[in-house]
Amino acid sequence: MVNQIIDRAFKNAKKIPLKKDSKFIFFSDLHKGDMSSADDFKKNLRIYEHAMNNYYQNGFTYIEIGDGTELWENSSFDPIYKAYHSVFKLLKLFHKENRLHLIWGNHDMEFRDPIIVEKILYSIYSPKNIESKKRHFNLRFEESILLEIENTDKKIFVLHGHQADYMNYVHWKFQRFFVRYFWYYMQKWFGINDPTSAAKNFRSLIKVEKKLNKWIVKNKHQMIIFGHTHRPRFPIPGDLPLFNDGSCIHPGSITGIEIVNENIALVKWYEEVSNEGQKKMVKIELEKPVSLFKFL
Ligand SMILES: [Mn+2]
Repeated sequence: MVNQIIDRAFKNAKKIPLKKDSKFIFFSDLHKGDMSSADDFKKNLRIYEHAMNNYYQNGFTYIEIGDGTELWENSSFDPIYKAYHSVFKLLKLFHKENRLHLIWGNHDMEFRDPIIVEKILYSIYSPKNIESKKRHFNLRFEESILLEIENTDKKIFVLHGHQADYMNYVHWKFQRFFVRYFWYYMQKWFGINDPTSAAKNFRSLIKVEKKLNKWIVKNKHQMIIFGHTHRPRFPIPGDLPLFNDGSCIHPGSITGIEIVNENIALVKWYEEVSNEGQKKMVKIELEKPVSLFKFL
């Protein structure tokens, strides 16, 4: 069953060319909420915005691999938009230059319906004329993306990864209900963590990685980049090519995957405080750039 779901996502993936000089940044699992105490992203907002501004200025294309928004704990998008207005403004900049690709995860699975996305955009940008309507409404969320490496038959498959978590994929509405009306308040009032989240559940995390690895073996070692587990993953050449970008809700840092000049790297952004108490945003390479062709 899981294999069929992933096969379908692979077949229907949106195709994007990857050129020799292409630059991509992948982030996922921001879980942007309403900035209440249950919202883990708010502490990393400044780091994320600093990183995104940097990528925007340096000509990167942004691919968000799902769970950018937390719709399980929030029944409406409005408070999220109000809380993270500045982030959506940044996304719009990328979108305007055709450098934005969004994938839905299990916590923002509503976005797979283009009509819901259009309704949300309508409530935010009420179009003053037909032309602005056209401009705003060509945004859509994908289930998956296939980066096609120019002048080769090599591809990179990008998806959120909850497809390998069958219960999560099929029963997401039930799980969302559980989180929204029960765990949200437990977290808010007592600081108890949500047990349904793949990120916090080690056993389900290992299961997701195993299932994706099985799919890779069945599919001529097709390289995958995914999110969902919040656990960064960067194999050594020769291992199964399964990469994970981590999340943007690590305590005090965000992690992402960069592809620059056909090299792939795992990066971390955080705020460094010097002995004199001066704060500075820094990026480090958790894994140095390696040629993509070692994994393809
Ligand atoms: Mn997820």
